[in-house]
Amino acid sequence: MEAEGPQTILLADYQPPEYLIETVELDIALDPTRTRVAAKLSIVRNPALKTVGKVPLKLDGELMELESIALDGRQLKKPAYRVDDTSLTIPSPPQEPFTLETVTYVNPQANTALQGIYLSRGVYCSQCEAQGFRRITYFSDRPDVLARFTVRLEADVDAAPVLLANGNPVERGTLAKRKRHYAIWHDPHPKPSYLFAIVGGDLGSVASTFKTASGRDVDLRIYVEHGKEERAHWAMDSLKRSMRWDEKRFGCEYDLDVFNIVAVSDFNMGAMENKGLNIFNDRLVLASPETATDANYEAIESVVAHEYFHNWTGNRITCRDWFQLCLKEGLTVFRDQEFSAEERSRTVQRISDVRQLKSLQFPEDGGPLAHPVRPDSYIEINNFYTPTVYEKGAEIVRMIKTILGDKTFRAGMDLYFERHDGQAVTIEDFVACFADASGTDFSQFMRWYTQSGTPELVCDLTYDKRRKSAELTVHQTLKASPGKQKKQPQFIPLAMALLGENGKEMDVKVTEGREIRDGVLAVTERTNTFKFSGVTSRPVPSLLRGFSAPVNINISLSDGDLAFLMLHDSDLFNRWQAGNQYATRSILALIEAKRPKAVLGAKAAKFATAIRSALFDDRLDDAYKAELLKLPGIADVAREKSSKVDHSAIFTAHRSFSRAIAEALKDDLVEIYDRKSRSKTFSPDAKSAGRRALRNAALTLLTTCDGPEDYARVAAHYKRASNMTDSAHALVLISGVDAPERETVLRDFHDRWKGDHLVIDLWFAAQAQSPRSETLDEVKALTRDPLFRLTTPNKVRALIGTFAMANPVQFNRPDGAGYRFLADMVLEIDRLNPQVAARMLGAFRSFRSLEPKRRALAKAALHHVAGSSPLSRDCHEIVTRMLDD
Ligand code: B3K
Ligand code: ZN
Repeated sequence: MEAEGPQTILLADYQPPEYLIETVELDIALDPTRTRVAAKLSIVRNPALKTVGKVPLKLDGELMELESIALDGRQLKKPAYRVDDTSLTIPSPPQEPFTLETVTYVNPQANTALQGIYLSRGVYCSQCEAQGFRRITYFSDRPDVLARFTVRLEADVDAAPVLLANGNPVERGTLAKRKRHYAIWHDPHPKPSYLFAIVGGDLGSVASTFKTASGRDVDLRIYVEHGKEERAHWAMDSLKRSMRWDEKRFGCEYDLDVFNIVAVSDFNMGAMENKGLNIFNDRLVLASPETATDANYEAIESVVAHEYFHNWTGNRITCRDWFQLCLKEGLTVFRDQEFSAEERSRTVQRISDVRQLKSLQFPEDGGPLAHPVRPDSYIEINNFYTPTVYEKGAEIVRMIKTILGDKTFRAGMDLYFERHDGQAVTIEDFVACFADASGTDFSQFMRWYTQSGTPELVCDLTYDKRRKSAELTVHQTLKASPGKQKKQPQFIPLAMALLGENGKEMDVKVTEGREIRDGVLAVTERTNTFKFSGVTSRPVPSLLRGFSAPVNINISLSDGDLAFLMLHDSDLFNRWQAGNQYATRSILALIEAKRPKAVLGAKAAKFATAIRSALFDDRLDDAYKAELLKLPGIADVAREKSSKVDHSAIFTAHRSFSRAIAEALKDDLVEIYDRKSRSKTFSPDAKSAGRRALRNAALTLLTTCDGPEDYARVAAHYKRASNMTDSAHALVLISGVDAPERETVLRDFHDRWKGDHLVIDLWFAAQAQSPRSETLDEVKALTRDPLFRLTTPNKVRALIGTFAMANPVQFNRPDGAGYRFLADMVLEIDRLNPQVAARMLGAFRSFRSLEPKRRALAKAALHHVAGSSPLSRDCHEIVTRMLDD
């Protein structure tokens, strides 16, 4: 077994299930080390298959102890069944429908992988997606087997007064023996096993109600640690707004009598959309002005919405197999992005979504871990919950909307809900709804799902002054990526405009080339040419407006043109994009420059002028201005170089550029900082958060001046802060510099928040992202801090994840010590929690573009991981793909 290595699963091998499971009755007696699971499954041959003769029934199951097995009420003895490490097989089951009963035991306390049933700070909870249900009972653990579940839970009254499962509550009662009690839940909606969930624990809660559009009353409840109830109101508010929004925007109404959310402290990811019983990482539920930042508030709102929206996109209509993961994830991310855009500011939301896409998905798509949005093979499916499946998947849905327009897009969604409710479907089924609703041919468009890599559009614009015409040539290039050498041109909606010398959009006509809709060109070939008439002055092109497709765009524009776009583009996204590009380009030019001072002076002055004019433009809101002030990060600049990346050189140039901008804008920044002083009462709304964001962005720039007064300003900001947004911002800034106040501020934060396991993660993260050279030693020391726990994913992410993924300078130390540290930590974590370990390994995903010395050191660290034993399937797959040439 071992020598063969883990098995690769192929999309091409998909076979429908031989058996269906219609109903499931589970009786779960919770116990910390010996939880008993009695299961009764009613099983039928899949009528769609019409197979004749005996077909073995093979159920998935692992890490359980099987006590008994009975078929139609009769105990089975071997060889009537077989068990191995991953399955239970009945070689010749009856042809007619039958019931199968098993009794198994699992050990929640020993479950550090956090899949199946486990204990989190004394609370029993479960995580099944993707394949955790097979750690609870023997089952056909695949998303195309949909069953109706009834669950009886039993536990000690004291340890678990709250007992929850999916669906609606049916009955509860106490048992005479040993102060035990039980609760019965029934979920009327057939669902795949990955959506199964239970919770048992001693929890506090907040409650509310919601009346659906058709008048159904739903009881809403959010369960949290006792004493933290006050911090759950924002999540509740977000939930109600999401429910209303989904009705209005997509006609999707909730379909059970209750909706429960439970916050737990140990969780492998953000949250999980189990039917009627969402389980959340408490980081994404709990918020108060004193303990949560605006970013936390925003994340809570969007994740609560995301999980809720899954009720229709994921739960009612689910995936046929795990290759179709983007069917639910890409679509649901798109839906939560739209929700946030409408609740907050559309442009700022778009900027933040694109920042995320470019900083996480683009590097993945350009490196050894690249895979299509719908992968065609996997070893461990948990490794495919990636930015590509989620964020690029969402961009694909957004492009469909751009191509069809709002109304037709909605018609396609309506058709999808109507046609596929209750089914497990594929990407083809999804796209067919838009094709059918609009009469549009999406066959070329499907390549977005099957080809990995970020397309690059190399554009050239020429102007004919005499004819008042212009010509835009677009070359589409698609680099080879793992498993895909030759690629076909993709269908790219390119939103654009030509700006005239007065800064206004010119009213041009497309005379050659296809326009999909007003201002959106269809790029379909390796080379497309578009001609425009009515070009009354030299045009400055505003391309890929609103980031209309997940591509890189390349057109030669002068600094003057970019500054012009920063000042005038009526597409606010592109205005920001122009500024970002200007800054990135300037930093790269500084690295190459023979006389950096001269380059810096000219570049910074133009940039500062454009920024200043935006800063005092009353038509722009504060959140947007804050985005303009945030310069691209070190990693953003690094991404623009496909080889020989030297993070120390980028850091030095970045610092000079930031300081030059800060000095040029000093008076303005100080004015903004002082003017936007603290408001008396805290409100998490977008406008108030925008005000804080702008002030903090000004503070960040001012701090790069590195003067004693600049450090004193940060220290004072920390001291005077009346909310966590400001304290945490100051903490990160001061932790990043060698300020005399640094130690005091860090100690103060620690002493104040050491009793709060969520807030203290900000303290770990602030230190882990410091670009100072001492950081690695400090991070190593922090792994031994009494508040750090290797078994808690949030702690691992805050300290080790932040160091590896958000500290490009110190992770990529020239001596390779950052790489070795990460490799050692990954191996340690892998023994406890393979999923989290494999995720950490992702920090190496761009190692091939490093300068040769760093590349060799990173490769050696990866080889060290690859050569270690035991190594989980999760890490094995990542490291193998990473090292594959
Ligand atoms: N569907 C879950 C993610 C499950 C991850 C399993 N490794 C949360 C979400 O995307 O909504
Ligand atoms: Zn999701």
